[in-house]
Amino acid sequence: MKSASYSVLQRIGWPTANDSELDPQWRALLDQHPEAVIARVVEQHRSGYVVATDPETTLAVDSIAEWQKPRFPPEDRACVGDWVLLQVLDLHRPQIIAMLPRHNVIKRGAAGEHYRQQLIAANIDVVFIVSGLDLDFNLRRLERYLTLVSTVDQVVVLFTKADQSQVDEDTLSEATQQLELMGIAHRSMNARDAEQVSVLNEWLHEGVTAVFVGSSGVGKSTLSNALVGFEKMKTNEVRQHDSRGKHTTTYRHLIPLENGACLIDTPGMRELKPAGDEDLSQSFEDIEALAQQCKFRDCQHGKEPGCAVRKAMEDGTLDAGRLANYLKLQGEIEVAANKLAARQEQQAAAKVQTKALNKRLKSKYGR
Ligand SMILES: Nc1nc2c(ncn2[C@@H]2O[C@H](COP(=O)(O)OP(=O)(O)OP(=O)(O)O)[C@@H](O)[C@H]2O)c(=O)[nH]1
Ligand SMILES: [Mg+2]
Ligand SMILES: [Zn+2]
Repeated sequence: MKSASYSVLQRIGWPTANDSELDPQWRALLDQHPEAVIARVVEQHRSGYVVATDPETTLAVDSIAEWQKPRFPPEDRACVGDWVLLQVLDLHRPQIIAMLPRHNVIKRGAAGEHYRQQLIAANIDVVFIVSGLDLDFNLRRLERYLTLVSTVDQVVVLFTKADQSQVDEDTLSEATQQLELMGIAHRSMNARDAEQVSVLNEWLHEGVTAVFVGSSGVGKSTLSNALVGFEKMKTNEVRQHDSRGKHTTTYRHLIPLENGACLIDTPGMRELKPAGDEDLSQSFEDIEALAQQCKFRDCQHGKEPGCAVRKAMEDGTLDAGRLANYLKLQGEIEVAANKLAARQEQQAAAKVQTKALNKRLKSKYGR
């Protein structure tokens, strides 16, 4: 088995048809493994990966043995959207032998006591944050999503269920005004109406990889189906009393579209914890700009004199709920960042120990 040509691979998101434009790090890895087959991770299950080698061919593959060790950091394993190299000696059990360095990744802090990262999708050109205009609408949650996806250049907010909106006009216009201030595009639609969903084609060009993120029940799979043109993904009604979804999609899928773009449908997330390396300067640009004008450089925007942030809130130009959310996220990012630093220190120390042990063994036994 051989790799498909770059122009075929572009239909599953390969960045270029031109060898000279290829990322030099990718080029170097390809040169190291001339027999390897290029593939993209399209599904990730507990038990392993499904990869695509062209728009029509998918294979179940074994991952690198190292990745399966319980201590191996989850963020260093491939996730949906990653490009991998396969060794295909036997078509029944192709094996991943390397991963091409990712250009970006969307992740969060995984639920649970210990610090862990959970990757959502890699090598993404466009993120669609989906938010239903129903009883589950929550501007604070939208701000949280905007913070988590700020590693991706193009972010678009999709308000679904416009056909049966239960959100009052003031709340919606507060949300859209905020987005416009940040320069983030937004569209409202009925996700069940393919014609309305076709506005997404503005971003879905050939070679583009787009991902849907958002709570369960907002219509991510409904949007995917509208774009694919058939019921590719299962969908499910939401609960009547609070419009929450039933976690219908259970794993991430990458779906190549007819027009050469790729979509990634994801399961709704219950908890959106920061991983620790997020930056609030995009999602809360307004507040960070105000903070520059505070009298004290390390102003916590509490009771300090000369606080420009609190003044804006008192003047009514900054919403109190938005400020509270900013401070809450800032605190969560700090806690996660400390855990991340502690883990990195541990890993570095373990590396030094192993090195020293190997050196001792070598001097003692000569190997
Ligand atoms: N009327 C209306 N119903 C919608 C719209 N978008 C989604 N729905 C309905 O909302 C329900 C949930 O949609 P899904 O597409 O399953 O939601 P999801 O985001 O994929 O949910 P998970 O897979 O659980 O994360 C389905 O019954 C859809 O038909 C919309 O714009 N208008
Ligand atoms: Mg779904
Ligand atoms: Zn201040």
